[in-house]
Amino acid sequence: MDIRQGRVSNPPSFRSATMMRFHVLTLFPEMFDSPLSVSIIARAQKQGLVEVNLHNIRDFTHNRHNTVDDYPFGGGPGMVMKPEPLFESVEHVRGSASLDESAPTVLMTPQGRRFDQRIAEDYSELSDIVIICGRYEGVDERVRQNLVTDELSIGDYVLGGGELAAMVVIDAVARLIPGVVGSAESPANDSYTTGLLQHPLYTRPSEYRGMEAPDVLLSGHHAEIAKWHRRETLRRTLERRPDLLESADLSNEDRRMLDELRAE
Ligand code: 6GU
Repeated sequence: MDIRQGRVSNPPSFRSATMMRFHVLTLFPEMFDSPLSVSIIARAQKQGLVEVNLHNIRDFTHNRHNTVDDYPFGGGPGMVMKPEPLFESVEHVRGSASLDESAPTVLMTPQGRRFDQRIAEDYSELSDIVIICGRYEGVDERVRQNLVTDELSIGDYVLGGGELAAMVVIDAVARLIPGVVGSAESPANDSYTTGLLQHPLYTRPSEYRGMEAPDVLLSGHHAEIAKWHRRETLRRTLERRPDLLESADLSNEDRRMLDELRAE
């Protein structure tokens, strides 16, 4: 079995699972060590379903002080990431891993398109993705215009750098790759995969300090349980994220339940 060819034999689903490679360019590769070394993403790497290759942008400097940033032309606050180490590190990665022309080069920046489950689903079908973690005030504009194909943000707040954001993207994308998450933990029912929020969950004990789990969940009546799940999914979405209901795929029964919930 040659993992480099992107095929792994006998994944649990019997679909041919494809390996996905993330190529991360960062000034702080050590930030990735512990998030990548636990849980689902660690297992996925061991199984050969996911590869995360970390590259230190500083290794692509040639000057004596290994400078990766400089003052902005025209003045202004903060520092700018210099173009040379970014161009050379991307060219190195694209060449040495013989990436497809179509593999995106993604820049993590607060100015990017807002990352969401739809983008995660699209990326999960790719074989390679190059991720540049921005730092300082930003990157030289020639990097954005000539090297980067996609700019992503993970939300409307400012982080100290793109590393944590890149980890969010890697986590969300990796768990959608066939075989990474077992069918018992299936992403198919995730909040946002369905476009709605998840219903409340309960486990044993059925009564704890006088707090009881809903009887219906212990009843064994599968149809009633499914109906409860759907109603509570709709209730939670209505209460917390009514905006999601506008684009959700709702049945007539869903709309009837929502009318009831609004009346409550
Ligand atoms: Cl991708 N980078 C930084 N520095 N801050 C962010 C972000 C990215 N997404 C949200 N805030």
